[in-house]
Amino acid sequence: MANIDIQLYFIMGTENTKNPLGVLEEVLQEGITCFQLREKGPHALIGDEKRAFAEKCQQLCRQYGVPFIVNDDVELALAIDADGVHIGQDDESAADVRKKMGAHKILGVSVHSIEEAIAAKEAGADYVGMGPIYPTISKSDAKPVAGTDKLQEVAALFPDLPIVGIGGITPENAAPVFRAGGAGVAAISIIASAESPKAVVRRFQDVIANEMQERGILR
Ligand code: 3NM
Repeated sequence: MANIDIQLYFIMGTENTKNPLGVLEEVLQEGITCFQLREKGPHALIGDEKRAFAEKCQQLCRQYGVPFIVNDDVELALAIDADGVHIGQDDESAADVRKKMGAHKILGVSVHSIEEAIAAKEAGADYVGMGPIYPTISKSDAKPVAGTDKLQEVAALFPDLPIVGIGGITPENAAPVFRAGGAGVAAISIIASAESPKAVVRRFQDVIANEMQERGILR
């Protein structure tokens, strides 16, 4: 098991913005706490090109001391020694992925119910993602909007399992995720397609600082 700070979790692939490496460096400088490469869509990079791009992202993340997580592609994560992988329910089983990655890499699993959360925890997930909290344009096969109710149920049952809310999250609607017991918020489009990604990160940080202060947690 690995410790991971998922408080402000940025996710991106080459389809989410025209200048992905520029955006990534900007938000790393500004203080995102975790990055996931999610290379999806009709023009997504594959093979050597995907690997080369992943390595560039990884280098930037290393420079800023931020964990670099690969979405779905366990083989790529292993090949480049990424910090971890994030998988969904349709991918390989979490237990198999944990075995392949070894005990010390980060394993994140998307879950949508208490049952899936229990299974992910038993399989050795370091954190779970729950969504979509709000409507999203970034995932074509997203499940129906879930709000924060399910997240709150899972958080109450497993206080030690870090949960990151995902789907349509913006600085303006992020607070309820923390109030429901979420450890963090994940976002693609509000950051990747912003005119000023770092300004959005700063707004997220203000909300997070406020929420932590209300809970008496100082960072
Ligand atoms: N997973 P945005 S929603 C990658 O519900 C992903 O599990 C989701 O992008 C889930 O911040 C989603 O642009 C897309 O809404 C998140």
